[in-house]
Amino acid sequence: MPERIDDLVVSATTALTAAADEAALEAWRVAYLGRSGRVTQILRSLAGLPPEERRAAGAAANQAKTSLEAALAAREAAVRGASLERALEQGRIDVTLPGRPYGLGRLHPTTQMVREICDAFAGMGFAVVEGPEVEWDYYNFEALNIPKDHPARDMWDTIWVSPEGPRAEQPMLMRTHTSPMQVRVMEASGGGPVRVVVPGKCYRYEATDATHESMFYQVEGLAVDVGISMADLKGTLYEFARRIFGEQRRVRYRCDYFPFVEPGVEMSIDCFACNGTGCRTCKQSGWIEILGAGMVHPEVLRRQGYDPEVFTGFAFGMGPERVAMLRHGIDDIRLFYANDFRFLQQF
Ligand code: FA5
Repeated sequence: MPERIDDLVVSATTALTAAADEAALEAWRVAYLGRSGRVTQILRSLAGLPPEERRAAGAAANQAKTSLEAALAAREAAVRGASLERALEQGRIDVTLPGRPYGLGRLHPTTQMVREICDAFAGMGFAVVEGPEVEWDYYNFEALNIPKDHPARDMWDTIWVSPEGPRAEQPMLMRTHTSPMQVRVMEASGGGPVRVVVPGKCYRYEATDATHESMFYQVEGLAVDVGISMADLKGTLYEFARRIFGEQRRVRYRCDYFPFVEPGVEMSIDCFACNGTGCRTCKQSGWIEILGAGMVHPEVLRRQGYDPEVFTGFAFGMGPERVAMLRHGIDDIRLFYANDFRFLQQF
């Protein structure tokens, strides 16, 4: 028996040396050390030997098993080391090669304009706040002096979120303007002075054209304090126009109607394209309207807990896309949201 064991060790060792990858090593392990492997078979056959032979044969067989296990472990380590070497060699990288240029993104032209407008007002002491795009009828209309069935609701083509539309008990909508934030800010102010600008998206159910989108931005402004007058409104917006459009720009106010201000105005700037002489951009008028504004209606103030005999305020709302169109000479608002890279990369 010991001779057979020696032969087995020699042939197993030779076979092991020839195993060059992990699959071959596993096949070798199964053939020699596995449950029906040759070493295991010898160990099992020991029981049939006469007792005087069994002892020596058992010792030899166990020793063979131990030394083959050790040889397998050593061979496995060597094979793994060699395959790692190969992988490193094949995957070699030249760290001195220049890297691939990484395309930097940039801000959307509307975002750039919104930030610039907010910066101009922040420089005059206005805080920047944001509010919900899905809004209650109460904030978008009711609290702004536009009760149900008021004809002024027709000025805003509403996208309703509540399935029953305006007939719902608590009607909900996509805000049609940023003015509901006037109410929310006054509500949260505890009756104290406020000075904020509110940038954000608005939604209207309307046919799109060169100056109308169904999703667009507005920047709302609101200042409430003791002794605020129309002169503050005019001075603030005049300063804004100079900061955005340059020192030479002139501004014009004309009466306009919004239910939540009294008096209401629209503000125009003299056309940057023709300097006010009249051209295609300004439809020959020499002026371009950029925002609606006015003194906060006493009823709106009273509803939010202000005494309109003591507190007064002004508010305004402008479309930053329109401002950007004027600034860059863009003739169609739909270009902003068509996702055309050729357009967007110009800014
Ligand atoms: C309003 O929405 C009032 N909330 C503005 C306001 C605020 C008045 C505070 C008084 C006091 P109006 O519907 O005119 O008003 O819209 C204001 C600006 O939003 C417009 O001058 C325009 O620049 C922009 N705008 C309105 N509708 C669209 C549209 N469909 N697409 C793009 N811009 C629009």
